Amino acid sequence: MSFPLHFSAEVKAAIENKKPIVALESTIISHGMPYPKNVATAREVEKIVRANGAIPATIAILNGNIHVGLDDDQMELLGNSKGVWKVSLRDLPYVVSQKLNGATTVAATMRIASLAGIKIFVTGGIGGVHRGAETTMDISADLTEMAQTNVAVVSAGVKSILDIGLTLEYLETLGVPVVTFGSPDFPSFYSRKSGFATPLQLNTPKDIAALLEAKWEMGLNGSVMIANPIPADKEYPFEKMEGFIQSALKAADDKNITGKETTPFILKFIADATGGESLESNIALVFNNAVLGARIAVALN
Ligand code: PSU
Ligand code: MN
Repeated sequence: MSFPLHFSAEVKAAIENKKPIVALESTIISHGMPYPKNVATAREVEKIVRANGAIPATIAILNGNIHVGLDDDQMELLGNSKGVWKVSLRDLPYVVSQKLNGATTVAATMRIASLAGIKIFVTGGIGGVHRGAETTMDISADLTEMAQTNVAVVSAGVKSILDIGLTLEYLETLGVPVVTFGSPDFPSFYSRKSGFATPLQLNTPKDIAALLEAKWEMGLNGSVMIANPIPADKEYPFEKMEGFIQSALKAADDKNITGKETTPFILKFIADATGGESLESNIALVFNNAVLGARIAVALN
């Protein structure tokens, strides 16, 4: 490798001692949630991963250096400073060579996790096929990355700001298994249901780990989408959310928001419109995913 990965002491020790490790993304910190809840959530997620037997490795780029495992000051900087890049795959070489600060998306985090030898990655929601993609062609690089990189992604499903049906079709085309933990319904982030049945259901971390092993042992490269429904008492009502999403999409259209700005714009619009209520659901589901991700990492180890 012609560039170094900068490991925190905790992650370095975990690699040396072959402990289970869970990768965490940083776009959710810099562009997915408002300060200071973003930083508090990121720290709590790391604690939850540890409490469930694995070591957390939050991934980000600082001054062009790729970090795997962050300290408190680095987390604070990502959560509370201007000009942090949202780094998907195509942005990686620019932000590294220009020595900038960057928060990595699911796609970029997966790739770096893979370079670091980490197999399990926990986030809130992945990017997908956007509503209207048949004309905009707005399809997240998260999906194409999932087709090729051997890192499993635990999320709360696909947010209904996206076209959930098209996202599931696209994942099928790419050969990415979609497994929902403990439910026949594919979840839609704020809701336990999406109107779509899950393609696959497994009910224990052990069974999910066995599926990952089978996939990768067969040389079937790429990710597995592990969907973890939000706890029932934290759900945000589906109909209410749909109204806000419609408004958010219209506002994005009116303001000509396109490309990489689209997802952060819509997330912020919804958080503002729901008066922070949806943010509480968002935080709860990330915690829930951290528990499952750590348990799968332990089972896989
Ligand atoms: N969905 C969320 N919260 C997020 C994201 C998506 O509910 O923070 C972030 C993730 O980092 C994801 C990225 O990888 O947005 C997708 O961006 P895009 O659609 O531009 O690929
Ligand atoms: Mn996009």
